[in-house]
Amino acid sequence: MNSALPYASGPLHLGHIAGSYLGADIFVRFNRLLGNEVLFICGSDEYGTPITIKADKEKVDPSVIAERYHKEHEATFKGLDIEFDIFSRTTYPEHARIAGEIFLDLYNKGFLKEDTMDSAYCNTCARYLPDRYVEGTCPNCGFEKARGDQCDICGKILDPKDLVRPVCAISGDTPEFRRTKHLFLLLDRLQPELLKWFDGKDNWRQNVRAFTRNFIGNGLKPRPVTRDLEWGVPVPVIGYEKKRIYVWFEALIGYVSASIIFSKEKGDPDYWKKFWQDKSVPAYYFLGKDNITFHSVIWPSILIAHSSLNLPYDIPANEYLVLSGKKFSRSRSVGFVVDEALKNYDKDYIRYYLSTILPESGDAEFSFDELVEKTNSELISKYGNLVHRLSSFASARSLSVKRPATLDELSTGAMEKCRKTVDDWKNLLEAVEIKKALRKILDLIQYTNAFFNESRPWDLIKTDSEKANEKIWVIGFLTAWATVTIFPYVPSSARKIWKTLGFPGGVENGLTTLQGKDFAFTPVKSDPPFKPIEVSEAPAGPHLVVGEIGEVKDHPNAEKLLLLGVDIGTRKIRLVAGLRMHYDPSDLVGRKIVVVENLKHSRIRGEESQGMLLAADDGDHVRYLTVKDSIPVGAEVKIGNDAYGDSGEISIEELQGFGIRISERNGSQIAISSRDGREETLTVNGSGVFPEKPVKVDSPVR
Ligand code: B3M
Ligand code: ZN
Repeated sequence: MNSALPYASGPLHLGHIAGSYLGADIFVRFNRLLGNEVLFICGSDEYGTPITIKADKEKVDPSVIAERYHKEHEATFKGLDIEFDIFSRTTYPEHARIAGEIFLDLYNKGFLKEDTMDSAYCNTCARYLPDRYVEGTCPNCGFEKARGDQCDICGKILDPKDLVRPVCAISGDTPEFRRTKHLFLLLDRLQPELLKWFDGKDNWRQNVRAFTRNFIGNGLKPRPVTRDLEWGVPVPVIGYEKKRIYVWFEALIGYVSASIIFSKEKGDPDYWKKFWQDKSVPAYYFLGKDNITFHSVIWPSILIAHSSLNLPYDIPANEYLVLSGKKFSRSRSVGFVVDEALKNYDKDYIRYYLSTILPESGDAEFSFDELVEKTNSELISKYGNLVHRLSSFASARSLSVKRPATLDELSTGAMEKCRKTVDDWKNLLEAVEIKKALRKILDLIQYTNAFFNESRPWDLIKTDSEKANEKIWVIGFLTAWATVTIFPYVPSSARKIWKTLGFPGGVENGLTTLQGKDFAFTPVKSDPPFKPIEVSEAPAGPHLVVGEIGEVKDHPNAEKLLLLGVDIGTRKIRLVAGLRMHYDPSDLVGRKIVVVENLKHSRIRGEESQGMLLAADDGDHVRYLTVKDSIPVGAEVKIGNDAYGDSGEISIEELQGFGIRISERNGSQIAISSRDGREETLTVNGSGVFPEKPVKVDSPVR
């Protein structure tokens, strides 16, 4: 079982988790419940441009970035109970050795052939430039800052050579294109075998088949698998000492090297062979849709050429998780990072909610409002409530519940319903339909709650204790099944609940226990298993953040307006501002401003404004508001004690309701809000917000 190796280049987002990792963890836990032996592999992908770009930005060695995020990712996965057998690293020497070996094997077998290609070389930097380091005008749509691998605006896949007026992203100079030699993987030669293998893959998801078919299209061409770089795995071929193996080629081998490293650490060096060489053991790859073809075309091609390791059995790739843009704003920024979400919500609440919306067959929308709503109304009100009713009822009467000698018709019906639902759950999970399988568990829980109500054990126990025992036993048996089946989704809660209800053994062995003869249990008194998430109605208001102005351009249709590109920490936005008559564009670049981030987007004379900057206007002058230099981009500005914005978008009228204006305190000007006669100061990290140059006191801010 393998999950895509995340680039160690930035924090993990909930989208990564929903795309590649949570489903894998659930699937692994499910298989282990069934008694299947699983090897669960992941690790950091530490080479590649995402890491070097970040390192260049911070002016540190790439290893610093890789080290930082490897550690961080490891902790994040742990925080979410995503438990790989090994979380390996592609910078391990053992990985380089194994990747080099497989590379050389393909070379010796004639699947890698030398050819030349034109690579961008920057004379100023004295280096070859990776595709992403070359920028220029997109030949397709005319966007001026397209990258050499792809245009962000029109999405076209590019080669650096396609760009009009290409420049080096680091030095800004024009690169030259030098003919260099590289080794090419002969995908064309491997294609017939690849197609034969692909033809049998009817079990794959529709989207994965479609992507793959599309990619193979009218035939595969040789692909360069070496690069002119320093950061990467060395190429074990004479004459290639200065080149490195293309990151995708070696990262895929990371699955194998991690398995081997794990086996060595375990003291059973051949352990990995069971999973990679026994043909009856299926290999699953969990990943996001942008990685499909690497796993469904490139990786199998390498494996076919190498010919001693198992090919993928299934690639249950997910689509994307998208944020519901309208409903909330804070979430678009900090909250979406897993570590931030974990500060606010229990790991099992996050796991539960993500499981209900996994993007298995199409993009899925994520919202924190829905997380709260679903956790409270499903996991807690239905499952938590069932557990608590049962444990309270039984523990208050000190019941020790034994399997009854006979079951009446209603009880037998309940057992039958349970059996059917569990069968469905199992079939769905075997087909990696993780989201649908969870619905089955919810069905069982709801059914059990209804059965509880109808059986009225609290009445029965006064008149017929044997009947009461029968019903409580059935309720307990169904609750135990619900707990085992939900265990892969919310492992830590299920473990705790299993204990509270006094079910025998551990939940991990629950399947065997429940299929045995003498299921009996003794619940203990306890608090409800889950704490509901409190919902506080956040008042509507402006979400104010510190931004930094990047690019400034004239508005094409309005002489008083400027178009500003603004970095607000979590993303870049574009604002239209009426500053043209008051500032020279070059004076604005690099300045810190305060942005209303959740203002309804608007079109101003044909140009979209994704928010607004705050500026004071005293009739003669307009001055943008700013903050102390030491305040970082992205910092949140409070009004009084509150940061607003959780309740979503606001209108310009709502913003005006805050009556923001300039006041004077101890001889300095600061921004205040005077809503409903209350005066509250605007602060950011404890210091004030003020006009860039003094204006008349009481000037309104707009
Ligand atoms: N690191 C891409 C990603 O993190 C890449 C996956 C490698 S899997 C071998 O999305
Ligand atoms: Zn374009």
